[in-house]
Amino acid sequence: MSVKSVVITVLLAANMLLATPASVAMESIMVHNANARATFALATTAAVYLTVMNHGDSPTVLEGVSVSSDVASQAQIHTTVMDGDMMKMRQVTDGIDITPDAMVEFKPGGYHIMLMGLVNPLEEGNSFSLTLHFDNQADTTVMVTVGEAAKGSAHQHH
Ligand SMILES: [Cu+2]
Repeated sequence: MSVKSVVITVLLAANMLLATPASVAMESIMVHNANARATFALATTAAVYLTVMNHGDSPTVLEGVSVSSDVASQAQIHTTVMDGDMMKMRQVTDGIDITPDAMVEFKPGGYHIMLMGLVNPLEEGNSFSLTLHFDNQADTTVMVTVGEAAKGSAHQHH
């Protein structure tokens, strides 16, 4: 099952739950290309990347993310900042604003979702679900696909 079809399934399910005669709003949040790198055997953290699009008419705030405790003890939104000439990561605790028709990309060197306290290493070919929480939208759950390990450097800034 592709990531896209999972997203569509989730959106359809959400629409069915929300559909009432008074509600004409389309599901406005779309999440694409959720992916992570395979980790080393002893890794306790992993980064997840994805793209969030707001197709709605109103701004929304991505307030947080969560994963099953089978996957990791915690998921956090991080950003990457320059501190002098060092790249450092910071947890984003006040959410990420996404204006109508805007897209936020989580990618290396920028926003990413950090899994803390990995229960098992992420193995290439596996997948797991991740849920995004918004201030004014239904939760959106997507499947994260684990790809091959990063070459040479791991996600070593923790
Ligand atoms: Cu991080």
